[in-house]
Amino acid sequence: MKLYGSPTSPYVRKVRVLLHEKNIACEFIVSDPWDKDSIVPQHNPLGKVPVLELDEGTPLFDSPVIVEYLDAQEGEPLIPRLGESRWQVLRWQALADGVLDAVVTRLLETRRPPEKQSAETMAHQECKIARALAFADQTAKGETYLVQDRLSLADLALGVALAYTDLRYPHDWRAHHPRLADWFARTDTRPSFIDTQPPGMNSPTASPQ
Ligand SMILES: N[C@@H](CCC(=O)N[C@@H](CS)C(=O)NCC(=O)O)C(=O)O
Repeated sequence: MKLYGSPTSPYVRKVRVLLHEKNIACEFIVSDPWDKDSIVPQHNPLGKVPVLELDEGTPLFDSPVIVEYLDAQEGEPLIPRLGESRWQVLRWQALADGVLDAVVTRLLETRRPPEKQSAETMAHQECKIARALAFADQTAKGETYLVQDRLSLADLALGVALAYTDLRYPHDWRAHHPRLADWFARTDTRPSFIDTQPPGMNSPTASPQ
């Protein structure tokens, strides 16, 4: 299997963290979807990463599809197969991916020429992020794991979303949500997070992602 993606994309990072946690071997092909000669559209007509190319050549795209596929392959499931906990985990992923979408939309707005930037668009995205972090804080209640006392995709997806928020929309969300901050401090030290840290974490203008 081959994973196409950029080291800074948080959607790609979610897949890489899951691969690491499940100890699944997969070649990482660094590909920038914003490059005008990008090979990504050859694998995903939408031109987005991540793309997972299966051994027989079939491309899978959209990170929720890819993590479902990988999780079903081997090892202890990180996405429960059945029952209430499955929907809880998938809802956490939807929340975390929604935070990513809002942070990316806000970031792209900040990179437009100043006279074309919309304060309204930025505020709209910032409200989504604030509401999502408040929801996460209230729902997580400071437990070690988000769902059923065990590691799941929920923890990986939310951890990646908070790390990306720190990178691309740095603001003091910790002051409002100290329990969530503690939870993230623990999650962020997992080897899967350390090994997938984007290069140039401290360079907020390095890439459009
Ligand atoms: N819903 C998609 C979002 C993927 C996505 O937006 N990836 C960005 C990189 S962070 C991308 O490839 N953008 C290129 C583009 O929009 O043309 C997923 O979860 O995989």
